[in-house]
Amino acid sequence: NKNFNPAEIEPKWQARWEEDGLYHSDIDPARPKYYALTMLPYPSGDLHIGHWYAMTPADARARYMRMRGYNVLFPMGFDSFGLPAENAAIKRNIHPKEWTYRNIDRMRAQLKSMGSMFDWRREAISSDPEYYRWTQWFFIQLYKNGLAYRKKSPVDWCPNCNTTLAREQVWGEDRHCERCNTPVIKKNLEQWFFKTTNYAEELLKFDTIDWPERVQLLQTNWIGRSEGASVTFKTEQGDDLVVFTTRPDTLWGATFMVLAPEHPLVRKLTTPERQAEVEAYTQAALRQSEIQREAADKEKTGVFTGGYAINPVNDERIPIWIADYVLMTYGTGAIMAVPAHDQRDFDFARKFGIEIRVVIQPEDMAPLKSEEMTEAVPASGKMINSGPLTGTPGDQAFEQIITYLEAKGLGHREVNYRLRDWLISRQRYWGAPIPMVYCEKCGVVPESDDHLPVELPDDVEWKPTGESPLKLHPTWKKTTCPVCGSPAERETDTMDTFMCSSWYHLRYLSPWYNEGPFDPKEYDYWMPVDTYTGGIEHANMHLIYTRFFHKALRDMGITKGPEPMTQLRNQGIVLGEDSEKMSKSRGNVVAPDNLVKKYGADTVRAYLMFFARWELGAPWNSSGIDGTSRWLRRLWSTVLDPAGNGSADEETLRQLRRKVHQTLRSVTNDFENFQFNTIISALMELLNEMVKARQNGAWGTPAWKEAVDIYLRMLAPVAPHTAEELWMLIGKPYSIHNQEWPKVDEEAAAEDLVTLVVQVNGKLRDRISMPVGMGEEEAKTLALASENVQRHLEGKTPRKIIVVPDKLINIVM
Ligand code: ANZ
Ligand code: ZN
Repeated sequence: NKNFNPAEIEPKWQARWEEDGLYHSDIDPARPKYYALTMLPYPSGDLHIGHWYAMTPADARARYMRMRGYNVLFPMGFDSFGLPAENAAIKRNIHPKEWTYRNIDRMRAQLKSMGSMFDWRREAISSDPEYYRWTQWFFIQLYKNGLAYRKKSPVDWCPNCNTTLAREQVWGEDRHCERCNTPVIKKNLEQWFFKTTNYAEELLKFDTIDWPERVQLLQTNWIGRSEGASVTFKTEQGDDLVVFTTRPDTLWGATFMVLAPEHPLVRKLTTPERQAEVEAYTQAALRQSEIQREAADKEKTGVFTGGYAINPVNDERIPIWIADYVLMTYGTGAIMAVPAHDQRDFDFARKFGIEIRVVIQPEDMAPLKSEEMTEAVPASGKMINSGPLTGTPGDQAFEQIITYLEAKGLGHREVNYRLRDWLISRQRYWGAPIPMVYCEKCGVVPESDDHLPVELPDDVEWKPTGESPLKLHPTWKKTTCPVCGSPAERETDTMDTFMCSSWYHLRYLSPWYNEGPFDPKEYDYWMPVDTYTGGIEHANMHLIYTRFFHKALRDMGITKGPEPMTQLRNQGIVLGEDSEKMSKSRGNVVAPDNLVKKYGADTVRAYLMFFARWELGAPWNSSGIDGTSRWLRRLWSTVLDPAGNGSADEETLRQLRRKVHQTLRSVTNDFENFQFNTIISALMELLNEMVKARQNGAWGTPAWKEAVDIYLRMLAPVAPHTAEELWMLIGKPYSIHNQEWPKVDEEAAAEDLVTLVVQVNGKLRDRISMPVGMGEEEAKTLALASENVQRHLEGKTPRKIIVVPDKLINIVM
C-alpha cells in the first residue's frame, strides 16, 4: 500500500473540494440551517498558531454539524481597516492598502492550507469599498435615528499613534496605548459618538442567549448598573447642582459637596482668593488617569472652592470642594459627601477637618458616635437625625426617601451606568470615512446614499502630525452639500474599526449584494448566528458593540430578533513553550506553516484539538505533536494493510463493535459540548482496540468494515484530508464530507451485565447487577450504596472490602 503522505494528499483534496464547490452553502429550505461563525482575523501578516487554535476546532465542529444534516454556513473574511496598516506605511513606506491586501492574499492561502470548509464565495473584507459603503450607510441610519451625535469631549489620545483611543484601548495603571504602550494624554476634540447607553438596560439581559457565564459577568460589570437617585442642590449663587447618589437615605448626613475639578460650575463657584489654588489643583488632576483617581487607597486630596450649596432637605449651608476622586465622566460629576457612611468621604473629612454626622444606625450595631468612628459605616440601617424621616427602618429607607424627594420635587429615582457612549471618530486614514458633510447653510448633513461609498483617496501623504491624513489632502474634503448643493466640507475622521466588525456576520450573508448591506432572503434563512466562537478578550468591546448594533438595527426594522448570536463559546490561548505569551521579541512564536510542512495540516489540526482543553488553552508543547502524527500513520496502516483471514471469534467482534459504538457516543457528545481534546483521545483509544482486534483476526469481517466506516466518519471533521483519502482507498464513494454522521447502535454499545453478590461479614445482603469489568472502586461504591447493606452497616465504617471482580463483594466490619 502507498505511504501516508500529507504533503501529497492535502493539496490534492483542497483543490478538488474547491473545484467541486463542496462547501458552498446555499439557502435550502428543506434542511435546517446552522450558521457557525468564528471571529475573523486582522490581516497582520501571517496566520499564527492562535488562529489555528481558534479556527480548526470551530471548523471541525461546523463539519460535524454538516454531517448531522444541517445546512451549515461557515464563512471567513478579514477585519482589514486599522492602525497597523498605517504604521507600516509610515515605517516602511508602503501604502496601507498594498500592505493590507498583500497580507490578505497571504493569509487566505494559509487559511486554505488548514483544509477548512470556509465558503470563500462569501468572503467579506471590511476595507473593500463595497463593504465600507454599507458601514457608512449604517452610520447614516444610526444618525438619522438619533443614535449618532457629535460632541466636543476630552478623549484619550495616544501621542505616538497620533489617534484617539476608546476607553477599552487604554490599559494599565499608567494608562498606556493598547498597541504601542505609550502613556496616553487627554485632548479636547469634536467627536462622533453612538448612543450605546440607550441600550444599557437591554444589554444586561442574557435570557435569550447561551453565552458563557464569564462573558455575561464581564459585560454586566462593564455596563455597571447602579440604582439610586438624582438630587438637586442649589449653590448660593442660585445654580442647580445635581448629584447622583446610590444612598439617598443618607441625605441628612451630607456635610460637604465635591465636584470633579473639570465640573463646569467650578469656575463660577471659586472665590477670587481661592482661584490660584483651584486652578493649580485642576491642572494636576487632569494629568492623572481615571484609574489613578479612583484608587480607593490613595491619599485624599482636594481644594475648597470658597463656594457653598444648600442641602435641599434641611436648608443647611455646606461647603463645596473639588477633589480628583470625583470623576467628571460618571453620574453628574458632582457628589454630596456623607463622611459617616462613605469611606472616601470619611477619609476626606478627617483630613480636612469637616464634620462627620451619623444619620444611619445599622440595627445590629451599638449606637454610632462620629468622634469614635475610625472608618465609615456603609451598611444600611434605621434613619436617624433625618428630619421627618427619622426612624425609618433600613429596609424601607431607600424607597421612602425617594418617595419623599419626588413628592417635594427635590429629586427622583435614577439608574446610572458605567457604560459610556461609543466614541467612533479616529483621526486616521485607514478606516471607513465618516460619511458626514459640513455645510455652511445646512449644518451637519449625511452624505446621500447614492454617493456612497465616500471612498478613501489613494494619494495621501504620511506625516505623523496628529491630524488625519484626509484633513491634509489638498482636495479630498472639498465636496458639495447633498441638501443644497453649495460647496461644503467632508468630515475627515474615519470610523473605529469595531464599527466594521459589528456587522461582518451580515455581510457574509451576501457579499455580492449591492441593494443593501445584505440580501433579506439570506438574512431570513441564516440569521441569527447559531454558534459564535472566539476569544474572551472581546467580551467588553466587540461583543458588546455587535449586540448594540443588532438591537439598534432591529429597532429600525433592519434586523430581526433580540440578539445576533445565539450561542457563544470562547477558546483559550496558546502560550509559548515557556508559558509566556507568544511574541516575536521573546522568540517563542510557533509558526504553523512549518508544522504543516513537517506533519501535514491534519496532524496540526488534531494536535491543537488534543493538547489542551479548548476553552482553557495551554503552553505549546512541541514534543506532543509526534504522538498525534504517529496516531494518524498507524491508522493509515491499520485501515489499509491487509491482515489475517477474518478468523476472529465472536467475542472479539462483539467487543470491537461495543468499543466502536461507545466511542461514537462519546465523540458525538463531545462535539456537542466543544470538548475537542477527549474526541481525539477517544479516537486514539479506539484505534488501539482496533489494532488488537485486527491481531485477533478481525480484519475484513463485517464488524471490522463497520468499525472502519464509523471511524473515518468520526475522523472526517478532525482530519478532513486523511479521512477523505482513506475513504477513497477503501473504495467508498466521494466525498466522505457528504456522508451522514453515524448513529449509535445502543444494543451494540451496551455493556454486558453480571450479577454481583454483596455480603456483609460473609452474609448475603444484596445482589446488584453491574457492567462486566467494572473497576473495583466503582463496584465498591455501588455496593455501599445498597440500602440493605447500609442497614447492616449500622452507620459504622467497614474495616475492609474484598472485591472478587464480576463475582462478589464482601464488606468486613
Ligand atoms: C452619597 C453617598 C453616601 C454615596 C454613601 C455612597 C455612600 P456606584 O455604586 O459606583 O454607582 N459618586 C457619584 N458620582 C460620582 C463620581 N462622578 N465620581 C466619584 N464618585 C461618585 O457609586 C455611586 C456613589 O458614588 C454615589 O453615591 C456617590 O456617593 C459616588 F453613604 O452619594 B454616594
Ligand atoms: Zn447645504
